[in-house]
Amino acid sequence: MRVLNWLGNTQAEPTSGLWMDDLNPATSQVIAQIPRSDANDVQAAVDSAREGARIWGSTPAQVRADTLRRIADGIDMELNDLARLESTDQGKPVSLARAIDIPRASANMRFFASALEQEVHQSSKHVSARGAALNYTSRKPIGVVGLITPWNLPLYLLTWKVGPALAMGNAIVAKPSELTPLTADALGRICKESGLPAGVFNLVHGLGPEVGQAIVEHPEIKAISFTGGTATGRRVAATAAPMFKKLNLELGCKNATLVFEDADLDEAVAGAVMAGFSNQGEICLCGSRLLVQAGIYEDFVQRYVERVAALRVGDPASPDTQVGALNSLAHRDKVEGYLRLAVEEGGQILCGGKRPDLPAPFDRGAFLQPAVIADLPIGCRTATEEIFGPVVTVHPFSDEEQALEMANGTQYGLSASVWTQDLKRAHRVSEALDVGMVWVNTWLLRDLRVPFGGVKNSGVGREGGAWSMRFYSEDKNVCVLL
Ligand code: TXE
Repeated sequence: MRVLNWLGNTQAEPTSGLWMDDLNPATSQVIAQIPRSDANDVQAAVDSAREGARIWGSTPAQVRADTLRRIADGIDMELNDLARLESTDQGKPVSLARAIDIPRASANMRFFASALEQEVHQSSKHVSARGAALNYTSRKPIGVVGLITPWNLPLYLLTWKVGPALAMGNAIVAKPSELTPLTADALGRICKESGLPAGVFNLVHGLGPEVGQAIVEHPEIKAISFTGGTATGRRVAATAAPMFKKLNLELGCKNATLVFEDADLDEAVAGAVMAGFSNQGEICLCGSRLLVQAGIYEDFVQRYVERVAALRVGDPASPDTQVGALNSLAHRDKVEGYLRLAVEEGGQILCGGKRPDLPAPFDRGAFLQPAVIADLPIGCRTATEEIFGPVVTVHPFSDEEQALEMANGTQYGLSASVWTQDLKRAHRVSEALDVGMVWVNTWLLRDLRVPFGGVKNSGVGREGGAWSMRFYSEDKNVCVLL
């Protein structure tokens, strides 16, 4: 299967004539070839998007909202096929893709269709020595926006940007991760079948330093929304900032799960397992540093390790599988490197960390048993650097003050979860955590209206609800002397 670029509603081969293999990380088999595009293809996408932005930007809001809903319906109609495609391309269990990734993709489109319908613009009158004046503010599309997305939640994160960008009347030049291009390609087809005008949705496949960089550098692309690693985000910012582009960066993480002595232990154990190992630990919100109050540490860790060791690792297509393959063999090498480092740093691997013994063809896949590591100093590299895999380090703390010091002791600040039944403590700790999002007695419970994003090296700006609508538009104020 050869995947092509989408230039508006037509498909195009890369001008370079070069192709790259796309692998199934669970078997290492080639499942598709994708274009190795370059700056010429990005230019073609911008040429297409320029015309798309002109048409779409002046399309009535209701027509735009209706089109977004048809795209959502199109995604829902292909739920099973898209879930299979996502699982084969990414490595995640198909059951997870069917329950979370794909439904969330259609929810993203529907949510921003409704948000657009609910937009009301304000006007105000003010009187000064120079007379009375009426101010009104209108919200304009930006024009052409660039969307760059990662491999962990491919369609979920792409639609999280496509939804608001389209709702606000922009044309898109998108680049999915070269490791997970297939559902983005399907989205291009669904957009076309849903009646999105030509030129509005453009998708260019290829490598980050080639296609991604060309998107970030292109002078006609006025805003960049990027989700990926912190090092890449730094490069994106270095290019885009001097060009005064609008910039939204969702970057790396090392989130803490804080469990206090007064927590409901059954719920906390189950929640911490989910936070640690959902999607093989490859979610930017995963809780990879588990901080447990000393009085319950032994008991908690024992129960936690039992649960983690029982997670079923294997064929992502099997409905029983809870942990699929990591996204690539190279990524597994990186994660295994951290496991070796953990031992050097004095850590004790309490469970997992080995390659599971799986039958062919999965013996060639990027599988790893979920690992829990104890006895590491809290400031060591394993406990502070982003691993982005099925690895959790556990650390005891004595009191709230120490827990906060430990939780805040990384370069990252995306999210945290706090497990306690003490209401005052829940608020106090949430307030003192240096992160963009806190969950109390739960994890990854999402409401698409709330701000999503991090502080410190976890990013710049927020996505979600009104934050996204604002990012993908420019406000213009008009002051009329009455
Ligand atoms: O991400 P990259 P990678 C973290 C995680 C992971 C590490 C690196 O720790 O191990 O980042 O992963 C495109 N200009 N996260 O290398 O490279 C790239 O093609 C423009 C956390 O896969 O950041 C892809 O489409 N774009 C994260 C996207 O950027 C460039 C999710 C992300 O890839 C580019 C993923 C460039 N110079 C990884 N170079 C999260 N927080 O959710 C690459 N890209």
